[in-house]
Amino acid sequence: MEISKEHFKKEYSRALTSLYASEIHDLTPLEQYITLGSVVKEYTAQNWMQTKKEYQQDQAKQVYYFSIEFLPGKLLKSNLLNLGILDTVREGLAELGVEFASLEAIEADPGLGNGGLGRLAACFMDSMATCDVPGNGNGIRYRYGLFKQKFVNGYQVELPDDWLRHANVWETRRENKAEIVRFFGDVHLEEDKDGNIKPIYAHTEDILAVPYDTAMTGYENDTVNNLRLWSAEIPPSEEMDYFSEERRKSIHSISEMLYPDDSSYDGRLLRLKQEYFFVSAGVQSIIRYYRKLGVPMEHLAEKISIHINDTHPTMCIPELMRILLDEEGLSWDAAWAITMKTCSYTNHTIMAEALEKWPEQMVSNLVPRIYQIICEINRRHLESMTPLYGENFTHRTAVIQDGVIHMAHLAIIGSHSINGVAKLHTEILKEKALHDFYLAYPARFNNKTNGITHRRWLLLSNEGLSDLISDYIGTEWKKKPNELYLLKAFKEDTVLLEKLEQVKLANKKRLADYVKEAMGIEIDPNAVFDVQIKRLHAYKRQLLNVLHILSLYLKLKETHSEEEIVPRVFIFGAKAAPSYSYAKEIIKLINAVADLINNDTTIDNKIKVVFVENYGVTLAEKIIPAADISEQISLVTKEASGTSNMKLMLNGAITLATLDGANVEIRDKVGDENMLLFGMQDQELYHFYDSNSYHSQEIYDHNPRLKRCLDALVDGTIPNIEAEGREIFDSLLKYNDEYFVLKDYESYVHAQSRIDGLYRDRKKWNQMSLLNIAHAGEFSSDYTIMHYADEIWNVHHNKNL
Ligand code: NBG
Repeated sequence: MEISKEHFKKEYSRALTSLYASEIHDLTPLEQYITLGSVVKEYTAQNWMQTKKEYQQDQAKQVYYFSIEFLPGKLLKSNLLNLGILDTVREGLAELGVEFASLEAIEADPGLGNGGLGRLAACFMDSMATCDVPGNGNGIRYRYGLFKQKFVNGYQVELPDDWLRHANVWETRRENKAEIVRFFGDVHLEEDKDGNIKPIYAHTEDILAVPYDTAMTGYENDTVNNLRLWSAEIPPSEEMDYFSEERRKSIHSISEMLYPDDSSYDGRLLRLKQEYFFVSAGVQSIIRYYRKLGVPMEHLAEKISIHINDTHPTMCIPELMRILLDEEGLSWDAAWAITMKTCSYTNHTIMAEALEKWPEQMVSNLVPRIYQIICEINRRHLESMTPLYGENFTHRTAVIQDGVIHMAHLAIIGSHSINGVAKLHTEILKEKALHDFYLAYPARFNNKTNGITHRRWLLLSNEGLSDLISDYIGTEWKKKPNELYLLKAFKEDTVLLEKLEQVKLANKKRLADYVKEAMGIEIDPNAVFDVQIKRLHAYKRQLLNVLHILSLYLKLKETHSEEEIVPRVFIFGAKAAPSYSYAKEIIKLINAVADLINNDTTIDNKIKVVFVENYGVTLAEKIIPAADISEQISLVTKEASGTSNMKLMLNGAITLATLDGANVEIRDKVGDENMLLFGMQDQELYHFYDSNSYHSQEIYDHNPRLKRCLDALVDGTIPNIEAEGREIFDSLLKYNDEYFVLKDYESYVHAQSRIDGLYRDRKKWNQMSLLNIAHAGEFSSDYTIMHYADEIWNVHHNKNL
């Protein structure tokens, strides 16, 4: 949009008078932020309305992206960038004596997700709007975010993340679009006077799902899509039934927190409730919209696409069936054909614990009608598959097995498309994890390698680098990110390489300032910043990283090594799921190692370890531009894609990686010589699995350096980790090291040791960095979304990109 500075200043001043009836200098930064937010929201509103109207008028096919997680990050700067008025507003505010950065800092970062899954959903929202894909997000408006992470004596402590305390300027409550979601009770089928079978419900618990909509603004294209998050409330007509605090709480708890503790039965039940809650509200609202179009139900899939992001929203399938059967009166076959054409599913992991399974009895109790429909889907699956593939096969692929409902099986059977999120991951799905299904439905399987929005991860978070890039290749790359490859032509341009180094240094200084202020740790911006930021999980092997740090430290201490190392700062950012005790032990270990090393004055500050508290999108925006090394060191085959790998490469970090997830595709683009690869490859791992021949103890016995390092976990070298050190030690030796940390250790240490030499050759390093940036544009989620649009959803997009 076009707007002059003067005009903006006038509108801003008017808004603050009307909101606060005060002079500008009397307002707190929070009030200033709220004022600015309301002005920006108003700028967006016109396009939001217009976009909705156009979709409706054109009867454009729309995508509904169902996800239990969304991690959009702060929206103020992103909205301004996408509206094309960031500089105008920044300058306008400066003229009014207001510093934009201080307002930006106030916005809460909605922590409505754990990690990559939720952030991917947010990147997709940004890309859908930018690519003119008529796309809607559908999720839960959690009252509290994941949790606020604090370290107390090195232990993770979880505090409530009260992100809505100051209200949320971006959302719009739409009570008139609320839906009723039904739980529990009894249901039986009865024939009505026209001979139609109808379900009769009794004793249900009805919950009001109220949508809160947030505008998802496209980049300089006037398109504004909708992210709809549902909140659970007591239906006004039933207020009187909820007289006790406890009963009221039971309703509000549905949208209170992301992923309640699922270690207890009640916790799991609540989680299942959350899933049906947002699925049912979302699907009902879609159908309500569709009915208004006046197109026969048989054509639903021509107008609507429902995307199931991981297994959590799988009940979209039986819920859509329920509406088509019970409310629309369609036959099973007709309803099933429509449902299959409408739904598609993305698998995001092969980790067994994340492939959801629900006790049959829990589902039948909580959502009895949905349970009946799942049983019928299962019955028909068995009936049609057994003659073709035999009983064993059919049993393996059944939705219900031995009292357990397998959500991934339901998602696959009821969808026309099943995709993995990186080439290797999709191959693993086809050949291993979901092989039976691949045999039965080969045409449904496809790959869609993840992507990231270069707007948030470069334009917004690394303005220095963006400007430098534009100085050399112009600004077209902002709309066509693969044009970043034009940078390759400057590989020998020493001036550019030098400037690239300066930009990185400035970002490192910025991060160093933050670390000093937030944690009191002094770090040297001239050191190599080595970064591992992701959920804390054993398969991601933060443990491998810290064992190497420990061995480096012990080497410095014990051998009084003359060998000069380039100073190194190891940076971690990670939250552990509250009930995942092994992950929490690793956090404690890293913090203990950090304490030991950071306070040892004899090593001359050669190594520092920084574990930033409360890692999330906003912190990632600070860390990523400052990274030299990107640690992507999962056990091969276990990381479905990874997306921090793409963000870090886009910001010029060199990837230190196993050939796992999307690292493989990064390698294919930048080449082995511009990465640091190590570790086993998939076939070797399979060999170990097949032959049962991995014995971690042997590695321990034969590798003195590693032995010294592991012994340090239990011999008092690292203070304050008696219990954790022993647990971790045992997991590696007594329990045979499930994630092959010891197996990959030597090759990891070797890859690490190459860094010093490479980094000292500044020209070479900067060239590697430049080449990584040059190839990262191809991982823009704009392209990923266009592939989804063309190959899965069959919806319109702006092909000019
Ligand atoms: C995660 C994978 C990552 C992947 C993201 C986004 C889950 C269940 N899966 O490797 O672990 O990048 O999904 O696809 O969170």
